[in-house]
Amino acid sequence: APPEGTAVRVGSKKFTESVILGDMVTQLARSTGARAEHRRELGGTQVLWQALRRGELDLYPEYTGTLRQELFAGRALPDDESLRQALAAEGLRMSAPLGFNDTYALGMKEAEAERLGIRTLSDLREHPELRFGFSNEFMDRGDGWPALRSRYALPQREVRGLDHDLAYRGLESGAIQVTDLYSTDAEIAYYGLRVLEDDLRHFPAYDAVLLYREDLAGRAPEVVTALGRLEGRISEREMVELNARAKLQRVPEPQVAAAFLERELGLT
Ligand code: PBE
Repeated sequence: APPEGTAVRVGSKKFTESVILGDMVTQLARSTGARAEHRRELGGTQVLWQALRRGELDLYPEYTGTLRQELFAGRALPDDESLRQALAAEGLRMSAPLGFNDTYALGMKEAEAERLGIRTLSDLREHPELRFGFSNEFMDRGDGWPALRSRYALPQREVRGLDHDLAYRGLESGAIQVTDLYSTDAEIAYYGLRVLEDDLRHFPAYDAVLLYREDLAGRAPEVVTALGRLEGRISEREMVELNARAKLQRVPEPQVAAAFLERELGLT
């Protein structure tokens, strides 16, 4: 590599897990001598996707279900190969799965769900009075509230959008009773929430992957090779623990990422 290293621009969405993954990627890229910068918490899915396609970013962490249900909504991309082809037409590539699925799910406080007898999303049909609060992005994504509502014929009318990080406090205070969870959120266990069963299988798999521009592979093949070390290396349980360290124990994300890379990949 040249003395000052290849420039690599990494992005992340505005939630903890995305930031931790962005930090891992940034640190791995730097380990090859690249001059990597991490534009943290840039925004939601659409913001990251547009920035990548415009060439303002070289890579960011994404999820297969989000590619299928939101970014390529309306197109049939049933298998890995068809998804890769759709990405290639945009000049983009996708890594192999990192090893965990971070799906959407709806959750409630365990005691309240028990009292009302709610185990599945279909059970919500019998409780039109429940107050729902959904993360802003979920309010109008292809796989979000409008699609979920029609799939399950849900009658609730009190539905508000909020910042995902505030949703758990809203459940605690009783301001809302049901919210969308990310299945690797550490708060699910911490707050003792019941994850409602998606009995009609509305949500697909959201396998975490790295999305990057094809020209990065041309410009910095050693960076792409280094990123490959994350493939299949992060289990669901591991990701929940990393999220817990950052969100519950308030360890800064770069430190959480560095500790993982040292422990799992021997990176120092
Ligand atoms: N997810 C689940 C979403 C948010 C919740 C992580 C797959 C996404 O960022 O696409």
